[in-house]
Amino acid sequence: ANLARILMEGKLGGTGRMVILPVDQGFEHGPARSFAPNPAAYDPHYHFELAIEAGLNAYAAPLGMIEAGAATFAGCIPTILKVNSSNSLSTTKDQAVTGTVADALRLGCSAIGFTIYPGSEYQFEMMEELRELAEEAKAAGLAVVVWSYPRGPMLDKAGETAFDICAYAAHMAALLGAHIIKVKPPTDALSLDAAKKVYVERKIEGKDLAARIRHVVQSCFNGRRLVVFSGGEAKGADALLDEVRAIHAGGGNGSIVGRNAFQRPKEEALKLLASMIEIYRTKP
Ligand code: FBP
Repeated sequence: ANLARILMEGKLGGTGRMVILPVDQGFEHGPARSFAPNPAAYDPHYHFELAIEAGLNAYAAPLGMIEAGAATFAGCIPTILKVNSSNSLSTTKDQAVTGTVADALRLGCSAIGFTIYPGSEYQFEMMEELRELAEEAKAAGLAVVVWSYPRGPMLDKAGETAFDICAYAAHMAALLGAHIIKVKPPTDALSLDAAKKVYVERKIEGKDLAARIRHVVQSCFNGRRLVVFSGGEAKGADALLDEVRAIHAGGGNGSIVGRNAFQRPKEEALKLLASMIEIYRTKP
């Protein structure tokens, strides 16, 4: 029912497509880097309002952000409690558990959100933490959203978003029991030597973004799990909308876009989010 709530909410309700606002960048990147471009975004209420006014499916954030708005915005939009977090002062590729299933229930959230870093020295601990939290969340009727972000000693910057690595990371999130899988848009590169041969022999096409998205969706149980793609650093509206068209054409379930929304002035952000929703509403 909680997963259905996310899928039925907002202007994309009932289409199987989603746009979600994630605001954990204050934790991950720091407040000034995240919010100085649009100082209104220092206020947690701003993000609830933005997500509600834009008619989004859900709003995802760490404990403090959700707590600061939960009473005022109770029942207005499904929320996803991000239950682990990293920060830019860390020297390791790891995340601390910063929220619980009890917090999510107390705050009326529809889901928990959890990041794994496949490839990091701490990947197995992260997966084990997720296993425990997901079991508890599912027993309480909450959905599980997994941010699957490859990084670690085997991967350079290009490798983190390489097509084969993205599909592998998304598949692992599906195997860990995620209902919604969040990855970065895959780039036109192959990183793992072991995969390269298979991709070439089996002609797994990755020349355009829509084809790469299709393969990532296929890797998530052939579309039996929901896959959404993040927006990344703030970029021009045209570039973002082109990416959204490709996600939609490739059968992706939607976008989870933070900086490209809250770092713009509100009117501009609402216009951009409306254009994204419009794309997801058309037949792919
Ligand atoms: P953006 O749309 O701002 O990229 O948000 C997506 C997101 O997953 C955030 O939830 C998270 O804070 C951030 O990206 C992490 O990105 P990275 O780990 O690459 O710094």
